[in-house]
Amino acid sequence: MSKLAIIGMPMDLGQTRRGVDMGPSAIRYAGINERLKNLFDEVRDNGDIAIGRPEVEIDPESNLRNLHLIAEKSELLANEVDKAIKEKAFPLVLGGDHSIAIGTLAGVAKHYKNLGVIWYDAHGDLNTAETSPTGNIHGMPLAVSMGLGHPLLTNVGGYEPKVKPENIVIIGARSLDEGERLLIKEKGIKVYTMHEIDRSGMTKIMEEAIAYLKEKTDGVHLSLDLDGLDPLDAPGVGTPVNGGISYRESHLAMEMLAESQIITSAEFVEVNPILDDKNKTATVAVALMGSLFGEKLL
Ligand code: 6HN
Ligand code: MN
Ligand code: MN
Ligand code: MN
Repeated sequence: MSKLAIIGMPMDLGQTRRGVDMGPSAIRYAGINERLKNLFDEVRDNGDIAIGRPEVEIDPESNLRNLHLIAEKSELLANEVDKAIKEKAFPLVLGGDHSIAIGTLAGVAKHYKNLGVIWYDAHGDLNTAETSPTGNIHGMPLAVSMGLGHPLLTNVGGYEPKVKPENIVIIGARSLDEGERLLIKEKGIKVYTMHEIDRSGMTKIMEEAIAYLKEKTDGVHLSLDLDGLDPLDAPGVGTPVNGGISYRESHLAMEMLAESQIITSAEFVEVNPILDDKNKTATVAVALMGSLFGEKLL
């Protein structure tokens, strides 16, 4: 009995470009339900977490934009994700900007002793208030999930940390801030940059990443930022970086994850239909979900 729970998290407070709050609608419009309904015994769309229209908080002192609102809304998401897992459904969260990962991981991690995370992204999302060049919380969720950052964020769900540095694999990195580089070295986080993907090919990278996580974890969360892909394939994102992972490579990566059967929860984030080209990025997201969940041509 396989169940999928789709949870929309239309939160755009982790950065300053509006429109990513329409990500869940764009992904639904791209046909998520049609695409996934035959891959599970049951697909349930639980709708969107209510974000409302909160007043944007400007607090230059903490260097954290919308801190209180993000913490509050993340608790709601954590509860929904927790509920889905208790109902034995695979939680699939639709963003929203990448700050939503704070809530997703808070809901997921308490169900595992040793959760692994694949962070598929152009960025490291490893900033703290001290190292962030922007104050945007979407650049911080991976650090927060390791327990680094403002306590209102690290304590979402009432516990911390959610993930150990040695259980994290970043794939697709090509834009890291100075503080993020230091943290990666200090904590020994496994990172496959575009350089490694170019050199070894996606097959080898995924074989390694899967073997690495399989050995030490009892569940793996996939956090897929669409800006991990090249902007030619996924233009509808707020912080595009040239020279990214291709659609074909991403498709292959998802198929290898499907074969490995290691993925136990997932989120697709940063789809911004206002910046997109005819819903191309949401369409790519849905196609990748198909591959991740074992779609077969024949
Ligand atoms: N994302 N490193 C930059 C920052 O503002 O901290 C960019 C972060 C991008 C975050 O794409 O999820
Ligand atoms: Mn990201
Ligand atoms: Mn990114
Ligand atoms: Mn294929």
